[in-house]
Amino acid sequence: MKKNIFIALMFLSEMIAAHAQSSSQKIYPVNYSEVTITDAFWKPKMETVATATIDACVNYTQNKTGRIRNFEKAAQHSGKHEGIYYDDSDVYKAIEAIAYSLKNHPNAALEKNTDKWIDKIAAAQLPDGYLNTYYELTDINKRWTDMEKHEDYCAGHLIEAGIAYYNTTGKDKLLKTAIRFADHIDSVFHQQNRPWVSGHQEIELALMKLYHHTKNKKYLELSDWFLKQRGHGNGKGVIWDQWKDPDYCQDGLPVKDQRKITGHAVRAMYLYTGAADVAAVTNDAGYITAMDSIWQDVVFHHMYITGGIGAQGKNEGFGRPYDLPNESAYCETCASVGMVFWNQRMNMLSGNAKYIDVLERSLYNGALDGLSLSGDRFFYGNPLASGGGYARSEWFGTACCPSNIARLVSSVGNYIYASSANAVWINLFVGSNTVVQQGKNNIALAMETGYPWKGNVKLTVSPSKKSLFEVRLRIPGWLTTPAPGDLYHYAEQQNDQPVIMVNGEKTAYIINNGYAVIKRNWKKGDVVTMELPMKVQRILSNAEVKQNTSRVALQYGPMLYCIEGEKDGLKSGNIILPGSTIFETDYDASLLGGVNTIRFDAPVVAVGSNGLSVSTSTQKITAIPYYTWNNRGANDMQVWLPVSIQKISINE
Ligand code: FUB
Ligand code: ZN
Repeated sequence: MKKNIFIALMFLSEMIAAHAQSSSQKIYPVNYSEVTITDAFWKPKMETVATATIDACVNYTQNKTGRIRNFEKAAQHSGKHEGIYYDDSDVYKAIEAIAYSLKNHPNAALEKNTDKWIDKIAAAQLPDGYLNTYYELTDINKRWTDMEKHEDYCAGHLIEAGIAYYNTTGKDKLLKTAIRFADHIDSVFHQQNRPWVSGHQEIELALMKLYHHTKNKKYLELSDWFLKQRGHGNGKGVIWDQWKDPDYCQDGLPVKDQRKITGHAVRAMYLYTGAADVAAVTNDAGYITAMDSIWQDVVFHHMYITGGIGAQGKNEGFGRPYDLPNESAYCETCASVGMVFWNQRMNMLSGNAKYIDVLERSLYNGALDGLSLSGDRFFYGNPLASGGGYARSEWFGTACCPSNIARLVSSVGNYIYASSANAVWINLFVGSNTVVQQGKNNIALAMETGYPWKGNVKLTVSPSKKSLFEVRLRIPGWLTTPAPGDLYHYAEQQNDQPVIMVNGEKTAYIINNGYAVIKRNWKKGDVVTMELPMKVQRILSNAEVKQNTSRVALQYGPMLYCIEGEKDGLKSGNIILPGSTIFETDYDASLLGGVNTIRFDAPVVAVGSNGLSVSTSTQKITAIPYYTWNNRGANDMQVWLPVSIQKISINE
């Protein structure tokens, strides 16, 4: 009894301490370059990216389009620019993806080829640090005149690539080129306080990476300066002069006054990622208040169950709240990638696991769907229903998505672990090893898991010396009841709890901001295990989402499922999913690269040959993870299934 009181008091004091710390707490992600992935789910995907996706990016960048030629010509100051004015960014994003991938999958020939690209890029830089093949090959006197022309966006991707390539290879030529460009931008804009509203945000988050890499405050200040430019009516260029919609690029209000999501989805995600990065360092309450509110607007009013965002094609962005059409859902792959970035930064800022829940949703569903299992086909938009006419492509005229998904998958190591003064944080469940430095203590962490198909997690914690610190294990949001206002909720009440043990014994922990916090004197070889009960969950939408009225979606752990109509004539849209349906799950190693399937018997509606009569027969149905659809041809597909025949729109 006494012991129980003692434990309760201990928890209470820890809870108070955890609260008191949270505003000043600094959490840093463990960098991919410190993480070795051993995971059965992610490692093969990273191999596919290393062997197929990067090949596709290199082939299109270097051979099938003029992206590399543009740099060669710019270095010679002659020749015609090929492609679109933002194409330099695809070269930089490909290099960034290559950099992450070389860490997982060393490839001397690829590295040599990339070094050659870097030589060409560096040779194209002007003496004052400016670097943009579009303006260098069209009219250099027009540089920095149209804020939409993506010069700073391309600079941002150059910076990200330079840092990533340095981190993996130790080679700094690209990084030095990027720094010269960043310094040029600083001197042209910030030093002269020359108004400049970036027409496509990206530079802000990139400068924050540069700040963390160099520790030079100039880049933090420049990033903040860019953020502060917005919302004062200074925009100039095609967005403002012709489209007349500053909200499209989140320039309607100063960032700190923004409360609702507007406009282009990728622009918004990159902007708020940069703002969260700045706020994490400066603790600026203005940004934090704005982003709390915008985040709620996105997640409670505009997010698909896939974690995809940006429902509309016409602005590649947000429409009316709750207007989430399934078949025409735009949900650009890059926007889901952006959701991963922003939610990670929000988590770093707050230590709240709810952001990782959203990150996980976007990563495993909305983003991963953008890449074929073969690794060389891409979705630009990721709809939640299809009549069968939609398929992935080899490439796009605007080719932002392929290299974005490539860099995300190969850098998944960035999102697994984090560290703060007295804690290591386990955010994603991915088989991997790392060493986290806590002062003079090196804490080796080794994770083994069957996630996302199984809920078993085993973490071996080995500090170099026995010491007191916290292990913070994220309890995934899919296990618990959603927050009030959530767009999605479960048809059945969820009462499952994880079982957490240390060295085989049930352990005391508190729940803080969605994490199980285990504080103890850790010693070499301590083993934490967590069992997350997984089962098929039937998901319902908020009633305001009219497109999903009387429809249900299926989820298993972090994975959203769909029905793909196969060639035998089964139309996914004709399947009914009554509340009484009994589900079975099975791991099928031979299907779609190895997936858990959900199998059930369901009524399927058919129209008689006279075109009038309707009959229903029970058929065996197999639901597959959403991200794997469209890998057996351009089949029809549904995520949201009607719960009764009255709700069906029959497909003949
Ligand atoms: O403008 C660059 C990229 O092209 C955007 O991020 C995408 O949405 C696409 O419009
Ligand atoms: Zn894209």
